[in-house]
Amino acid sequence: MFLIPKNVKFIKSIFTYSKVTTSKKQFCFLGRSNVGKSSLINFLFNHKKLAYTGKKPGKTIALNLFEFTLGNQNYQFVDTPGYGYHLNSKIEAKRFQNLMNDYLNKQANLQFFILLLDIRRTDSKNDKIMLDFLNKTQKPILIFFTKIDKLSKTKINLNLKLIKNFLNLDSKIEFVLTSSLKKINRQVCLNLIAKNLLKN
Ligand SMILES: Nc1nc2c(ncn2[C@@H]2O[C@H](COP(=O)(O)OP(=O)(O)OP(=O)(O)O)[C@@H](O)[C@H]2O)c(=O)[nH]1
Ligand SMILES: [Mg+2]
Repeated sequence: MFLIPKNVKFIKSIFTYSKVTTSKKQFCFLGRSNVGKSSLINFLFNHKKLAYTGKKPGKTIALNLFEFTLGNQNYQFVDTPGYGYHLNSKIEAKRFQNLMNDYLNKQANLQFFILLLDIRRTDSKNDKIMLDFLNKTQKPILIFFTKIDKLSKTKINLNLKLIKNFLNLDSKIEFVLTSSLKKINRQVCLNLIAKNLLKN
């Protein structure tokens, strides 16, 4: 399989959740703040500035909606705000929680999740909380490990074991090792995404 997404474009930022009006299949990218979600989206969709990347975590609390064509169908994906950083105010923290809860529980066309995990972090409690939450939804979860350029092969394999163990990862969950910086495994990610979009 060699599927390339075309005509990818940013649609809008969603600050307050409202009911879905489209039946286009959708998936979303999730992960800790700074894990590399926006960088990976730009890398996968071959676009320098599709999703906004930055050094400062937690700039905006919004769901960023994108659309693209695969084959002759249009699909959507969402870049979600990163979790785990200290929000400036209780109001902002609450808004973040409400937005994510509404989106993850109510979005009818949301087909599967792509959870990004930093290969260097072997004991992230927030990742565990997120994964446990996602598991309850019964929707498929794909895991893309990020920033593998930062470690040696030996260390990558060691950390993989530690993370799988810490998160109690189901052996059936499909995962990919990635680096946006070194452009590693783009097609593997795209094929996995396409497989999940086309299967039902
Ligand atoms: N070495 C390396 N750095 C990366 C990689 N991917 C992202 N980064 C860096 O990590 C930082 C955060 O990247 P972002 O893509 O903005 O992360 P994010 O998950 O979208 O962050 P939030 O939107 O704040 O949740 C930036 O400084 C990126 O340059 C990678 O594959 N390798
Ligand atoms: Mg981002």
